[in-house]
Amino acid sequence: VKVKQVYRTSYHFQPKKHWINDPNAPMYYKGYYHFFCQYNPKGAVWGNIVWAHSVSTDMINWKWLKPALTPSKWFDKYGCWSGSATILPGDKPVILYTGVIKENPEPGYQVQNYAIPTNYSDPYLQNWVKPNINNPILNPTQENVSSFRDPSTAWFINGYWKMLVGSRHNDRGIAYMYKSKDFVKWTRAKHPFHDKPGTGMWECPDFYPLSSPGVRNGLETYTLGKDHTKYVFKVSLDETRYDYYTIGEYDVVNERYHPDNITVDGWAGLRYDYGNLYASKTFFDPVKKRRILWGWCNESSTTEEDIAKGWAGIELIPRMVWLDPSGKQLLQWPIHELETLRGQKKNIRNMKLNKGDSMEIKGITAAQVDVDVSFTFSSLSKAEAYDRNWDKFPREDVAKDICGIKGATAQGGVGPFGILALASKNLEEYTPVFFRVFKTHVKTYKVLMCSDATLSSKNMNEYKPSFGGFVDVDLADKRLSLRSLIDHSVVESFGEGGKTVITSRVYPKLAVAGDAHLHVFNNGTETIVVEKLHAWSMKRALMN
Ligand code: DQQ
Repeated sequence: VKVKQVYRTSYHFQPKKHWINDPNAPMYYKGYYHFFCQYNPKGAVWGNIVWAHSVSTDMINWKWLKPALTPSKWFDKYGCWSGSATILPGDKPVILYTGVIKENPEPGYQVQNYAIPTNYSDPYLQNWVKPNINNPILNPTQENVSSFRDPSTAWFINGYWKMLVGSRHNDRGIAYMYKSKDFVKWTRAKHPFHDKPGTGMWECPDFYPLSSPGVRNGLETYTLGKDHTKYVFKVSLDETRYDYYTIGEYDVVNERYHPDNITVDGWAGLRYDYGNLYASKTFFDPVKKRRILWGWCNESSTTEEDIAKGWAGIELIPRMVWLDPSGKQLLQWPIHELETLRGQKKNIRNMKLNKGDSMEIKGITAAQVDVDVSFTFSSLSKAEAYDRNWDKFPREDVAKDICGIKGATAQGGVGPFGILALASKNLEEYTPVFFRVFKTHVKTYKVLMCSDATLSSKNMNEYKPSFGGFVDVDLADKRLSLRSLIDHSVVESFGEGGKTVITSRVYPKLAVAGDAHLHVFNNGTETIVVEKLHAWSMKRALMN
């Protein structure tokens, strides 16, 4: 049966068909951005894992190359799992990756390997070798043979290369540090670089330096530990399937990481995305001097549906990441190259939304659009009360739960207001992305941002969560902004200039292609003004 491909994205990274997951080894080499990812060349479910490989000059339009790493040696016979690139002196990229050498114990017996290009003068780096000598470069210890994976990008300090590998010991999540003088003989540091009880397996650790608060320029990974004050440490928690980061300090002498007190490890910590993003990885772009984050966004449809459509998994739009002026969190913003796909534009200024109003934004392709809007209001006096009891629960659960319980329709004071993405003609289906402002008993304000898939589709089989995250914003100017990248089955939203990001996957039955609509709405008693709205129909990217 030929399946109508209404859910394929038009500008998010995807292969022509089959399954993808984690981003691997993003890097820049001789004029091209390289992107690798976990890929099943045989189907739309996880398995037979190889490294897909694409190149691009703008990280938006991609050319598909043959897989860079496929199982070919005893040390990666059952899969080439996630890893990272390090650019060695002399502009020589090397890949560190996890090889699975036995199927048991589940999910597989894991070692770390390295691979190098066969021809450094090929800017596409189409061929890679895994030298028999020195591979595997790392073996697990007895206790972590099946929980020992995802080597990070390495950095160089005091005569040693250092890198991290994700692991666990019982329920304690661990990032082990390894060091080497020559990049082939590695030894484990005395203590874990960082660990935390009760968090389970740490996948895909990422560690990188930050510029001063508010400075958008990124820093080279290999300069880690030199002159920088702040760092980001990120792990993907296998148990929750979300990516968490802290901002902290790197104690070079004792080879340990210490998160700042203002940020928390694990479950209650900060997230790159309060929706669907996992196994992310950053790299430094030497051309534009920025740090870029790649994250995997899996499907929320059933395995049967994935098999029927022949593909599963997308990568989110690469995001620039830098430290917020407060120093307390990161800011994220889609790379500006995305704007080259902007076509037909619609502008709106100073449009009032009274309680219950919903206004359609016409004249754009609502299934494939980039919308950027700022909302203002004149008073906070009507803000709903924030229940103190909510603070007894983890912050991320509170946000998600309030979004789920109140949705976009339960009337509020200041908010809910925002957009209705991928809405059907008569609003039988829609995905609202919106804000709700609360007033605490001490008269401070809490801003909640939600992306709610509950009513996104009449299809009852899909996973339709209501996602939420708080936005740490000072409402002095009574303004909140929202940018959403809407692309057929994904709604990727940046609240308040990238302070809080939430991505949802949705599969409308009615609101597809030309039948999708975009609205702005307000269901609060306080009048909201759409101060400025820009919506651009997006062109299709050249995609693999
Ligand atoms: N995916 C890879 C592993 C990694 C996991 C296997 C995270 O290396 O830990 O495809 O999604």
